[in-house]
Amino acid sequence: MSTEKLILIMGDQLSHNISSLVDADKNAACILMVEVFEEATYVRHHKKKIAFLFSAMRHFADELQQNGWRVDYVKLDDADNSGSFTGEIERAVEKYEPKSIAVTEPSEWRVKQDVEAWADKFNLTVDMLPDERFIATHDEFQNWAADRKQLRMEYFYRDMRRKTGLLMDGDKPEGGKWNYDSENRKPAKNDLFMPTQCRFTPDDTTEQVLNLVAQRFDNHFGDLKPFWFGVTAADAQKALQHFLDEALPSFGDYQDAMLEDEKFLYHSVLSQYINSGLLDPLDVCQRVEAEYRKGRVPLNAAEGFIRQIIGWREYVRGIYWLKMPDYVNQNFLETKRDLPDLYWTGETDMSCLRHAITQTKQEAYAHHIQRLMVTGNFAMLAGVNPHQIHEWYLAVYADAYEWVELPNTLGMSQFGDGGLLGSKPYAASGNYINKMSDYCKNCHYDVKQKTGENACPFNALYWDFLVRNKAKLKGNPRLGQVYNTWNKMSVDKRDTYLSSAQTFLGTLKSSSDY
Ligand code: FAD
Ligand code: DLZ
Ligand code: SF4
Repeated sequence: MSTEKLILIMGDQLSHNISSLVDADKNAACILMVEVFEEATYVRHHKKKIAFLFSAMRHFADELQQNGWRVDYVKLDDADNSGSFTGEIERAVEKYEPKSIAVTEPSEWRVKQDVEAWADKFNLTVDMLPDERFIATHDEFQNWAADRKQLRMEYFYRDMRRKTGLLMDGDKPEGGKWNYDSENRKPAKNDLFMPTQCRFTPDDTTEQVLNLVAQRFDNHFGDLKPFWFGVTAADAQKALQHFLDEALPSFGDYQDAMLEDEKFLYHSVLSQYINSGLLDPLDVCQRVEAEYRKGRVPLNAAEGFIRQIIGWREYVRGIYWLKMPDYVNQNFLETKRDLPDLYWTGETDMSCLRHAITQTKQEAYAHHIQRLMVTGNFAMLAGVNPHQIHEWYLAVYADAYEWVELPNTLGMSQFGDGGLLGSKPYAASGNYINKMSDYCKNCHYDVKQKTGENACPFNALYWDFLVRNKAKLKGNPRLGQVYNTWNKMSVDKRDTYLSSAQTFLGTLKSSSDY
């Protein structure tokens, strides 16, 4: 039963070329993969997310075995499963008496802390290897950040373009501009041709996992079925090809649009595959560039997509490792409100929130603008505690891991870091949502009314937020104009805004039942 080396592969490390495997000897190593209760419950993940990962892990373990690896796969309900990574390593160390443990660096701070304790705890060599699926190393990001006052994504992104050579024309950006975002803000209409999603029928392994999740995680948020995510690298490749063919050409144009009958629009719905390791981010970007070079997609679509991955995705990871562990507790605006129950129930007369939350419950998915400008915007305007909204985002999306979710939520969406990620809060009134979506047309509230019982709540909340946080925000040059507008309003008008906001906020219920 003994082995020279024990290799732990975690649920978001499902890549055959992961650093813990590349130099390992199949004859002298045993791979350990574990379904553990602690990972599924440190926040109570959406049922679909757990099912996706457990099924993807089981398929990956089968592939490893077919490739000649020795694999010990511990299922959630196996007798003696201790329920944690550390507990399972302890059992495996007793069973296999390895000389060393190898693991690719965990993506989350919490888990990395655990791994760092193993060498002493088990009196073994523990090799923690860098995660080479990312484009920037920790050192590269730290060096980039070290000599800058402001850490703007745009400049980091340009370095990543140069490093990868993606969309470069010699040492110049393809087309002459680095960023075509100004072309990517068109609202969508229902009569546009809408792409479908690449949906997969559950196989026997997935069906077994669906039964397990239904039994063991029944009290978690979210609908388990219909379950249509792919669960293997081959499935994820099909989903990528489908996106390239059907949606990428219009990805740029309608990137910020929202429609009540279209949950996905032209988005790729690939983040759960990329973040778990089933797709390689650089490979995805190279495939997107190839579509552009072949003349099949416009530059604004290809550049917009590639920026999300080699720009935003890499940048938020850099921020996470630069600023943790303190980052998770930041609360620049000192907000205290408990997360309203409507985030769990979707029960609200606000059509935009209801749609974004209901589809989150159904699909474990919402696209970026729904997360940023609907659920995120509302939480910030209502003064929800950033830690609570962070835990909500971490739990409810199939693609959520703290390294990517936390900077997006606390930094970009809630201004909880005081402007490290964004130069001003992403606060907007109903006008923005009305411009970018069709949610308002069937809403109980009237987006054009500014105050009063039937007025869109975002309108008064917007001003209430700015006034409430004036001491902290008034020095922000990008908000000068907005505060001028407020100062020019009559006292009566201002009072009506603030009292409308208070009346609405008084209707929000927060209980600890969820
Ligand atoms: P597309 O719109 O098709 O974009 C293509 C790819 O770009 C995505 O698959 C993703 O890999 C990457 N990407 C796009 N935007 C970002 C971004 N801001 N940060 C990092 N990568 C990005 N993304 C996650 O992967 N996990 C999260 O937990 C997560 N939490 C978020 C929380 C909030 C409050 C906000 C505002 C954004 C969050 N995002 C998160 C970013 C973004 O919303 C998702 O990556 C995107 O919606 C995934 O859907 P898609 O695959 O259809 O993306
Ligand atoms: C998200 C998740 C869940 C729900 N369950 C498991 C699991 O049982 N086993 C596992 O290896 N990984 C799981 N994951 C993903 C981990 O939380 C993720 O790999 C770590 O947080 C990375 O630091
Ligand atoms: Fe949302 Fe206001 Fe529009 Fe209703 S009117 S959908 S609450 S923005």
